Amino acid sequence: MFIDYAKIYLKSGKGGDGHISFRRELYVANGGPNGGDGGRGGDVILRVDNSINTLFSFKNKFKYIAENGENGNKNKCHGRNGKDLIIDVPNGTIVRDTNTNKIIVDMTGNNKIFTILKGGKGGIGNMHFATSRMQAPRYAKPGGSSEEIFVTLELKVLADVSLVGFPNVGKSSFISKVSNARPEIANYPFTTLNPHLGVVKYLNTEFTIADIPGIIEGAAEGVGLGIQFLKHIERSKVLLHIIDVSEYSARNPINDLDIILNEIKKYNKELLNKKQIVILNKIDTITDDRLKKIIDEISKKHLNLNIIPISILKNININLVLNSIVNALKEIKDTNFIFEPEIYLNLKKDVENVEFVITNNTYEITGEKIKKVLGYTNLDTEKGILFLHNFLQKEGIINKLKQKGLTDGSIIKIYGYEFEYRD
Ligand SMILES: Nc1nc2c(ncn2[C@@H]2O[C@H](COP(=O)(O)OP(=O)(O)OP(=O)(O)O)[C@@H](O)[C@H]2O)c(=O)[nH]1
Ligand SMILES: [Mg+2]
Repeated sequence: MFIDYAKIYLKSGKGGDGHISFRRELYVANGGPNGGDGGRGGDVILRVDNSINTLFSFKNKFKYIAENGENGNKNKCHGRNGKDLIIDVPNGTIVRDTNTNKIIVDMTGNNKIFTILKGGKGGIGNMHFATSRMQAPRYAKPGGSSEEIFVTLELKVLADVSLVGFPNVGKSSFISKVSNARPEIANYPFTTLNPHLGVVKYLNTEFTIADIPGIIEGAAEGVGLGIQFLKHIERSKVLLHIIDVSEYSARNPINDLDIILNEIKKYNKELLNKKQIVILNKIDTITDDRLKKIIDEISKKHLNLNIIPISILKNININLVLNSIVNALKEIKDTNFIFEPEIYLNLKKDVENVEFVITNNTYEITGEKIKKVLGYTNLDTEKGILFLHNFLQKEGIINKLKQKGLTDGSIIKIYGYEFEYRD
């Protein structure tokens, strides 16, 4: 089943905590510290896999969680690193932050790899904290915190050429004739419900072509299969219109082209800047006179469109179309239809400023960076408190608070912790 939209939850691994322990040997009174380090938490990594062409698997699974690092242990044992979690996505998957709907990364490109969440750093065991003054440190650094995010995946088909047209005009017949794709063909509308990709090999060149389900009037507002499929033409270099000129279909070929152009324009008018070729299909069913009239009218209205009459059934002019496509693709230099990121996740880089709320003699400090530092700090130990104090000093936060009136005996509040400040 073709699925081109999914929402999932990602979480990286927490770093394992450093361990506190001391050597205990028979007849050795005070063994030195021997608590080992924690392992690092696993990253969450996205990877393009060209053998997948749908987001279907993401409909069945919502949570993607990398492994935590193992805690350190006694006897200097290093905790095992958490395994990275690699998530395979189809080529052309756009990843957005669900919260803001901003693009984080466009997973377009063979074998592209992107680390979306970093695992927490491993904590540090007490064996590293022995100094000449403190020979039996009861302090170890906890592991770094994990990161989490909800993301929306959206697949935009990557094809050099997109076939567009009303239902039942012969789009699937065309792609079956010229490529390796074999979508169902039948004499009723909406036979094709999902985009199909085909590879065309012609005159020493190769290009991809997408059969998009039929577009009808109102598609841009969501009529029929609508907007859901218009987005797939965004990345193509060439739009190949197919118009049904047969009398038995009772269509009006001139109106049909106008309606399709209008729907595309309503959806995103920039799409009309792409190279466009117009195929008039099923000419085996009409007289030369009718065909001539249709060509005259369309070319009067659209002076610079390349119009090619064909019959897929009778194999007429198929090569003319392929030649035009190859020429059009040659002219297009910009092969880069990759969406730029709109936000950058702060992979363990905290940029947010610190904020203060002051009431009476209490100074409350908030901010992402502080929160992260707290995650790394063990405030149950004197060393931890000292570490936090040094951090506040180094960042100039104490100075700022002093300017705002902080004095000996004031209370500092940070995310549930409270201290009395001592000058
Ligand atoms: N006479 C004639 N019939 C054709 C020609 N090309 C396609 N057809 C017929 O047109 C009908 C529709 O063809 P499809 O290829 O399924 O059309 P489609 O545009 O993919 O239709 P949807 O998937 O419903 O949008 C089928 O019965 C085809 O056999 C042609 O050149 N001449
Ligand atoms: Mg079809």
